Amino acid sequence: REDGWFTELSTLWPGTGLSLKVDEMLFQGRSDFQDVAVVKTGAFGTVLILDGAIQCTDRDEFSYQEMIAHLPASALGRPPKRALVVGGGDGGVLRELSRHASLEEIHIAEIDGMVIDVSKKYFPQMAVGYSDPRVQVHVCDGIKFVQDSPKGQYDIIVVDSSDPVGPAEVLFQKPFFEAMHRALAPGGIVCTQAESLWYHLEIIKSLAAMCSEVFQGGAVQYAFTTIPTYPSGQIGFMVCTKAGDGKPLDAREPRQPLPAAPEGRDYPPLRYYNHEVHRAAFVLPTFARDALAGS
Ligand code: AAT
Repeated sequence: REDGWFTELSTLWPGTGLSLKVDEMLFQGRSDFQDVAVVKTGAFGTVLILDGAIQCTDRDEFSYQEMIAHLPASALGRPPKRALVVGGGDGGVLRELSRHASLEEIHIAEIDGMVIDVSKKYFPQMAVGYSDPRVQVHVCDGIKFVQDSPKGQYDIIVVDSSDPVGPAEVLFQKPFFEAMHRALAPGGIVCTQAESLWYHLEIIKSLAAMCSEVFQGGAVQYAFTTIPTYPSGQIGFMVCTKAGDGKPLDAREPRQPLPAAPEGRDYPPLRYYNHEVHRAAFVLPTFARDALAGS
């Protein structure tokens, strides 16, 4: 905007939009998939914007990245060995997953190489995740990567995707969830970016219903975090557990010890996730609990 402010506008949150005062435009480009921008703000530090939607900011990224990674990794009934991240090009989810010492392989399928390059340059504290030797980077469409993965491959899949308009639309649809179900080991867990209770209750309801069809015999649960720079200040996750031996795993219960920083790495401490927050994240306000009941 001419007055030096950025306003986040989208058909997904009509008639409203978070505004940030921009001190400096650091990067602006067009990739094969989307508009990519990086701006410096006084209020939230450096901000990554894709197609006009805020993806992450220096100041509050940890509340989302820690939760989307540690909810599935900690709820798993065994120490996780193989993980996949779909999207997540900034590297923040890689940083969080790499705190889990039991992980032997961490794959990432991000569609847009420009997001990876820009993050390595402007968001070093997130892109630090790429320096872990267990990480293997695949620049490709996430749905294609998951469909081509061998069956039963992953203990956890984290879908750190942008909103369901543009390249991420397929990541909210049934064929993608069927492919993830197939690629998961028994007892494995998928955790996806699942939007705001305040703005997207209908999307969340139909997502939950679709996931319950795909994850039959497993469990589908919605959890959320608070984050000032995502629409409405709240964003959730659909946590889907694949049936294993015995009864479905209740993702509300953390089962793995709190992850630490990997040896020899300059990682920030955990700033949002702890086991009490894990349990509390699944406790929904009445309007949301009632809307999601039975789906
Ligand atoms: N870590 C928080 C930031 C994100 S980024 C979402 C990423 O998903 C982007 O880098 C985008 O390029 C990538 N992406 C989009 N579609 C696909 C696809 N089909 N396959 C693989 N990667 C994809 C999440 C922001 C949430 C915003 C909430 N309003």
